[in-house]
Amino acid sequence: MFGKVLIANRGEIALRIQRACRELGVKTVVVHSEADRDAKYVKLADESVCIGPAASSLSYLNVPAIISAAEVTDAEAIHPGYGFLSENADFAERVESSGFVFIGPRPETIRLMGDKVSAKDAMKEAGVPCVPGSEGALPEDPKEIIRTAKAVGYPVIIKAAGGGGGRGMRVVHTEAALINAVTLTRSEAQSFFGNPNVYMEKYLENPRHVEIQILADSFKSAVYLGERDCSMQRRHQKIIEEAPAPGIAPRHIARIGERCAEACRRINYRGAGTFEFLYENNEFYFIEMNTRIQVEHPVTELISGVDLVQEQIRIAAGEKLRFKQRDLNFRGHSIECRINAEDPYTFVPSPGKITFYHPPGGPGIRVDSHIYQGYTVPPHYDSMVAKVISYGDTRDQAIRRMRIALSEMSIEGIKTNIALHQELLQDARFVEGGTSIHYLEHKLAAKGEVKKTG
Ligand code: MV4
Repeated sequence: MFGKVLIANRGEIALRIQRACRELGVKTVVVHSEADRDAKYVKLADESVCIGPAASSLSYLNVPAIISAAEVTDAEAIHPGYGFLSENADFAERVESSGFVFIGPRPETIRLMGDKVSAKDAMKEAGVPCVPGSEGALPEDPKEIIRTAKAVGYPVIIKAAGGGGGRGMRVVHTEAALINAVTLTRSEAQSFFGNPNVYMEKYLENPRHVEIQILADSFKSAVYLGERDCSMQRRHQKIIEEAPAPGIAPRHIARIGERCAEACRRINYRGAGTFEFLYENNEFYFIEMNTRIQVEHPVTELISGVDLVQEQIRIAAGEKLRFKQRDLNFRGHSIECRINAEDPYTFVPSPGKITFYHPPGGPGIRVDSHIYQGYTVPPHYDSMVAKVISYGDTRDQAIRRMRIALSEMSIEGIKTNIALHQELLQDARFVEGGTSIHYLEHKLAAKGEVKKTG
């Protein structure tokens, strides 16, 4: 095992990784910006290094500063958390060429998955079901593009190979609009991602977002850890996630999960990863793979009993997976509510000083957060300040426990979206389970209409 790990992230995930290290007996170094200097989790780390000013581009994305911090503190490995440099293949390469271990997949794997065309190719090859669409990137020839769209059937969606997470996409309903849409998406793709390649898929009108968590070691052993339903989102920001996904047969999950694990063995995947699927009419369609630990990993931890961050570190240290698929059992139900410092109705960020804080607790409640009374939420970063995660024997119990937790929780001095969560936890369609990726936006739009018309 490593003696010392450097954590190249901030906020709740920096604290989460620290806890995993501590349990493994590993010392921690946390790097931080000037804006995060006084945060409690920075003081809790064994060592800390200031790597630059508040702006992420000058601190949490500052590769030379992070590598230097690892050098001066004698860290052996770097955990990138999520966001920032976590899926940057060049960073992973720089980490390894500087003599440190990157806690994540090999740089080539990150690069393969970062290009959505090559990712989809690899997964199709490995027997993972994908959304029907173009064979690889679209050619230049308009006639061929028109022919492809005819074969796929309208509506189609044009996506940038370098995109992902909702950036660089366009839905096309008619042949008349096709070529213009491809041209526009291509030029956006070039300017946003430096890669003009675009591809085409059948546009699924009302899917759910269901993802499969996997772990793979460096010895070709891979397992799936069940699924998460992340359909409750607004503008590609997930709000509530849960595991398991309501109403999907465990046998079906096992079948897809086994395909994902097999794909990992084939491409020699290492570490934790997530296969993102759209789920519609009882079918799974692969869209993208994430090569990082995800925000919503706790719901998987609660239903599986596996500490995903500790397993990431063990795998990076060269250990073999300590369990096989048959050793894993998924039990109960878990729901995560992302608590953001923002106006619950306008979604405008609300940074500032927390003047009063009372976190929830009790049976089946976990809170992953770095905040405390007196903490100032800086304006420079993502607005998520806490994750409240409930666990119960059944989905109904997890919902009831979450309602109690949200009613106990108070955060004063800043605005939060707790009220929105409370409303969603009472929403008949949410309680029923299985809402699509468009549900929240439609509900919010409908509420806006009521407000406007009195
Ligand atoms: C799609 C789709 C419908 N059909 N692909 C958006 C984010 C990116 N990861 C993929 N996205 C989508 N791809 C096809 N063929 C609809 C979306 C989509 C979406 C997906 C997951 C979660 C939220 C979403 C919100 C809007 C659109």
